[in-house]
Amino acid sequence: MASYVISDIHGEYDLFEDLLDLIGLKDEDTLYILGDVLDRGPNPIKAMLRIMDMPNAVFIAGNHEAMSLGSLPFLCREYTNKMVQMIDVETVFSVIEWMQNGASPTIEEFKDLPISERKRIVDYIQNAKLYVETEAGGYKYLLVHSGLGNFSPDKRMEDYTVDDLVWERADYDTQYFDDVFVVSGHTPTQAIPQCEEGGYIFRKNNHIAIDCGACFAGGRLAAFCLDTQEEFYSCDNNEPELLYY
Ligand SMILES: [Mn+2]
Repeated sequence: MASYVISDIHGEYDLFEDLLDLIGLKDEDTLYILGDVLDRGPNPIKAMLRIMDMPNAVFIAGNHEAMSLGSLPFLCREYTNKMVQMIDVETVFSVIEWMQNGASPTIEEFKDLPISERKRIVDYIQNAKLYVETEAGGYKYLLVHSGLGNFSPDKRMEDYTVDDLVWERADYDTQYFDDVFVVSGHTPTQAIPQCEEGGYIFRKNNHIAIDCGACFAGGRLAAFCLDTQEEFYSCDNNEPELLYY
């Protein structure tokens, strides 16, 4: 019985399947998905539906899922002239912001689904967790998409805003907790200045940053085993890699 975390799949369904094969996920294992399944890559809705069908997956929302909720409920309607007339300004701006963040492949796949299936996806995203506190292998973990922005040692978890949990970037130079690892995605390790080996999991000050830029050229999709702290990777053009830390 093991627990794994994967983040920022961003439509890279094939890399996700490769990674699941590599870790050999069993029914009794737990797979935490740390948000940003949607947008950018070619098959975001296919990846989301795969996760929804996994009884052992725990889904934690990212900023892309949060953004999608400004538009997806509206896109659950039949496409008619009446539907077009019902678009309000708020929805228009929401769609524009989302499109600027790579929503096209999500919308393309979403609109081809039956309405009941579209509603099932919206319902799943609306019920997503924003963080999980857990223990495995003798380690304590906080799993959160963006890595606990606006951190303060006095703040209780329930005092963080949604933006702190899905948008605001972690401060990797600050150790937030002595005995809890903060596992996060959101910022590709290629974009973390302190990270010397971009494209691989970055660890510093009890931060474990696992977004290895799967949807970008040369990027990887990473899985992190909470029990053993092993790292697993899948990427295009290469055989999947298994690294022991
Ligand atoms: Mn993100």
